[in-house]
Amino acid sequence: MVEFMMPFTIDVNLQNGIIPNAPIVQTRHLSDLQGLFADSAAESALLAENPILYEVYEATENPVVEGHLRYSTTVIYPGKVGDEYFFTKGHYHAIGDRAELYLGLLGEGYLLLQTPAGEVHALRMLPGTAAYVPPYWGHRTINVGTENFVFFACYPADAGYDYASIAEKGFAQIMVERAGKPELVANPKWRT
Ligand code: M6P
Ligand code: ZN
Repeated sequence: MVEFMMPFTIDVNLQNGIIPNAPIVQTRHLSDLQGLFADSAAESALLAENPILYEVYEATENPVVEGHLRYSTTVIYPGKVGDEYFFTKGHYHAIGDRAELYLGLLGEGYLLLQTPAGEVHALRMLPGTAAYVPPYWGHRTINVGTENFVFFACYPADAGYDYASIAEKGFAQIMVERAGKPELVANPKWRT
């Protein structure tokens, strides 16, 4: 017998990306991403301040099982560690063949995608950009603007998070400011 879950709506504040009454709100400080930025000296210096880099508002507590979806908004604050823009930790899905969809809401950012072998693609995201994360790609988002970068994300509830390989090797390329503009360069810390 199929058990029918009650349909429902949620509200996303389109002025700031906040989901009022989101059951899960994650606040990530620089200390939560320690070791991920290329410029270790700049990272250590900024750790004294330990700024909030981003917040995630998870809309629902949908069951973590195949068939369901989960969704969230992410607010990445503007800023840099050295010349590298603030970003999310980044992850592969624990179940690798699970895809994900992002929709840009506010500000200006990039979605960085990487295969385990280190092939990287950077997709520019503006309000209204729907960016697809195909199965098996690691993904990280980056705020390259001067305002908050906000996007909505939707993913299979059972996708799960593999943070370990990003924490170990990082991304092969990073987004840095060069002459006032974002530029993708090789990550000196990348290990194959
Ligand atoms: C998006 C989704 C979430 C993810 C969040 C922050 O909202 O992809 O699943 O948790 O970004 O990214 P991370 O988990 O890599 O810190
Ligand atoms: Zn994901």
